[in-house]
Formats: sequence, structure tokens, C-alpha cells
Amino acid sequence: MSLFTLFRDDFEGNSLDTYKWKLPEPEGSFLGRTQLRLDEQPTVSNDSVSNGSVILRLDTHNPSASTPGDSFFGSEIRTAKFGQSSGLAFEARIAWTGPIQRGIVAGFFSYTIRDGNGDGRINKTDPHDEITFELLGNEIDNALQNPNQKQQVLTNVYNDDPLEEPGDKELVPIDGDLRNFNTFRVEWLSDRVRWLINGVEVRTEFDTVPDEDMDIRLNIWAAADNFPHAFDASFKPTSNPAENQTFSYEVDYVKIERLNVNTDDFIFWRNQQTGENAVWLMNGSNLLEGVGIDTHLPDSNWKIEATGDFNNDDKTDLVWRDETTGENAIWYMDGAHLQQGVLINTSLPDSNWDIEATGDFNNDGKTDLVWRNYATGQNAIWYMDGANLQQGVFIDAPLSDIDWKIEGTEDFNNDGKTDLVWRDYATGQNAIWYMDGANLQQGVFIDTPLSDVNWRIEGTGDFNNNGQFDLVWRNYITGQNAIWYMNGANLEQGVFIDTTVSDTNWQIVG
Ligand SMILES: [Ca+2]
Ligand SMILES: [Ca+2]
Ligand SMILES: [Ca+2]
Ligand SMILES: [Ca+2]
Repeated sequence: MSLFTLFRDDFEGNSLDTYKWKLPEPEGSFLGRTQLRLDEQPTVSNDSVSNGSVILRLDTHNPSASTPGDSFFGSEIRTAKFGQSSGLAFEARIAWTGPIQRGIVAGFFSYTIRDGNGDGRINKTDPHDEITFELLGNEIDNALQNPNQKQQVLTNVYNDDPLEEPGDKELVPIDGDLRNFNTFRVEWLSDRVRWLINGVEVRTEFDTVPDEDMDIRLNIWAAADNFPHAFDASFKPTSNPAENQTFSYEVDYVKIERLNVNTDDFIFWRNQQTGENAVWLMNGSNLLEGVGIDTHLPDSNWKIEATGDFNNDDKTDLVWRDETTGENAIWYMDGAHLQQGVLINTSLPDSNWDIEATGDFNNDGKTDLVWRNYATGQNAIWYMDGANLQQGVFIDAPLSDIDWKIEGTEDFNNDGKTDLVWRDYATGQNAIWYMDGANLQQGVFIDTPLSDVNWRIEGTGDFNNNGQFDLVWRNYITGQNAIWYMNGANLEQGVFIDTTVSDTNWQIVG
């Protein structure tokens, strides 16, 4: 059992990443006494994503108010939806860095609402699911007035409860000061919800446990009198722009994790049309969960050519090549989160050379790249040290028939040396080259050809955990996917993966 990172934002850029974050929908943008902004720039103004954090702001003047002075102007950002599945954790490091003001709510929470009575719109009687941390100006002010009192944070949870109901609220004390950074974490499991602050469990709830997919949100707003914990009648919006006051809080990072992951078999995907990337968590030939990678790359000149662990953190990384420029790159991944993208220190402008696979061919514990030249039939290995080319060598056997493509690497004969898998897209024959470093020892046909060349070999892995490496196939006409459970070069059993992806712009990349 392990963790799998689904999403992370460290706010390292200088603007909000609008691939990771959505803004409120107009019909759901009024909260308490607050109009939420619908534009990114005022939410996180030019200087608000900087120094590795984001600042969410609330103004007492709402320039978009139909009746001037009747509402505050707040902010909210939202992720895509995530399911409970084997458990979901969401975590953020937050500080209330702006002035302390009674009446303000700074929220970090999961949320969904559905049209329960089917009248085509969302209203306060519709059922919703929610798990919250709410930092309240009232509670911080109370504690500052009374130095013997710990600051408190409001927690709440709803399962199919109408929006208008109070939920299952509980104030929890915090060892620390909300004006400094503290880490807030929710673990949403099938039988309970846990709230943790700075690693310490502050509440566990067994009775009310949401079950709908929810997005993760951060917001700042001014409560109305139906939320007495948070409301303050003396805090009022202004109609006069010159009297505007701004309040804010700062978020260092947000991360979302899948808990209790019981597989290390992954299939990576790229949609060359949209620039989206994804990963499937597999259990044998069954899809456990498909997850979007939290960064897209719309430039379709960049293709993912292979996957492998290039920084030895036991997490699979992605190898990219831009055949128009000859540049090559590695995305160091943490699950579905791009940690860092780096260019490989050597480009190869000759676009006849394709990166086809990765593997450690010189047994130095570092993952190398396999190349094939589709003009000359030459094959080569780049011995790598992370993203640095140490030495490039030709494989001692060229294969001039370029209908043969290299489709993967594994140690198929369990001699401790990485081998190559081939497929012939003219005849449908498949083969393995048993290698010793860059030297071909023996080439053997896989015992089963597959004459329908719409089926492509797209990946390898041991999907039934028997110590023998298997082949992943995708059919680019039907969208079907399959696994061949292998025993060396012999097909033992072919099974369809239980999920078809009919949009063939989605390609399996490793
Ligand atoms: Ca890695
Ligand atoms: Ca190596
Ligand atoms: Ca071998
Ligand atoms: Ca196997």
C-alpha cells in the first residue's frame, strides 16, 4: 500500500495555472454576502502568484455589484473532481497574512452539489457533499483578545445534506498561530473523515462520510447572519471605491493524494490532439483508476516517447522528443504530478532518429535511452546519468528493414540484462532481441504473430506479478487495449483490458 500523488501546485510561476485551477461558475458565484470574482486577474492579481505562493483576496468594494455597496468581492479557485476510491487526501499550507478582520471566512474544502429535485438548477434545498476547514476572522480575533485561549478552526462535513442546513460543525483548537503557515490535511476514507493540522489529528468523523466525487476549493468571503460562527454585523461592504479595504490569505502549496494504492503497474497516455496526458493505475488487466497528469503540453511537436525512472526515486518519469528541433526532455514525475521538466543536455536534430524505449543497458543503476533510425536502420543506446548523456553507442546489429519497430525493453529471459521487443508492421511478426549491453546475443521470434497491424505494442510491465514481463497492446482502429501475459518469448495468454478508449488521439506512451 502506498500513496500516489494526483495533483500538486507549489505556485512557482507568476500567474495562476489555469489548467490546474478553475474559477467559479457565474450561477454559483454568490456566497454569504459575497460575490466571487469570475476573472483570474483580480483573484490572484499580477503579484499574487509569486515567491512560490498564491494570495486569495477579499475586497469590501464590489465593482460588479448591481446595487453598489450590497456585497463584498471575494475569490475562489477550484480543481477538477476527485473520487473517494481507496481514500483521498487533500492538503494545503496556509497563513492568514492579511489584516485580521471579524466576519471573514478563509476556506479549504472539498465540494459538490447536484440538482436533487431535477428542476434544472441548483438551489439551497439540493443535496450536497462537503468536507471543510474554515479559518474564521471571528475565532482568530477571539483568541487574540484572550491570550489564554488557543486559536480555533472550524471543521464541517456534509453527506447529501441540503446546502441550507448547518452540517456537522466542530471547532478544533490549533497549537499555533493562524497568522503563520500551518498545514491542513483532510483524509477522506470509505468509513471516516480525518482532519489533521500540522500532522496532528484534530477530528475524526464516522457518522457523516461523503461519497460523491468532489473538487477541492480555496476561497475567501464574508459570511451572512445565517452562519453565526463567522458573521460580524459591523463588517460591511462599501459602495465607495476609495474606501475599499483588502483582506487576504496566502497558500504555499496544495496537494491531493490517492491513499492505499495497491499497484505499481501504470500505463501512461498522451492525447496528441489536446496536449492532455494521463496515467492508468492497473490491477492486472483491470483499470483501477484513470488520472489526468496535472500538467498538459499543448505543443504537438513534443511527443512522449518512453517512460522510465531517471532520478532513481522509484517514480516513473516521461521522456519527450521534439522532432522539429531535435530537443529531448525528461519530466520527473511524482505520480500524476509533474515535479520538474528538464532538457536532456544533448539534442539530436536528425528527425530520422526516434527514441523508442528506456532501460539500464550497462547495469550502472541508471536508466538509458534506446534509439532507432528509421532511414538507415541503425540502432543506438544513450548511456545516461539522469538527463545527461554520458556516452552514445551503436547497437552492434543494424536492422535495415524499417517495418520493424522497437517497441519496448525488459529483461525477458531473466539473465539480468535488458532486452528489446520488436514488431514488424508489414507482416505482424514480433520478436525479442536478447541483449548483452549494446550487443545482440540472440534474436528470437515471439511464438505468436498478430497480423492485424492496427494493433501496436505500446508498453511493457509485469501485470500479473509472476516475474515474467508482459506486453501492452492498443488497437488504433477500435480503441481496444490488451495485455499479452508472456513467458519469455512465448505468449501464455492474451486478455483485453476492461476499458476501451475509442478516441484514438489518445496514445499509450509506456
Ligand atoms: Ca523518477
Ligand atoms: Ca545505465
Ligand atoms: Ca535479458
Ligand atoms: Ca507477467
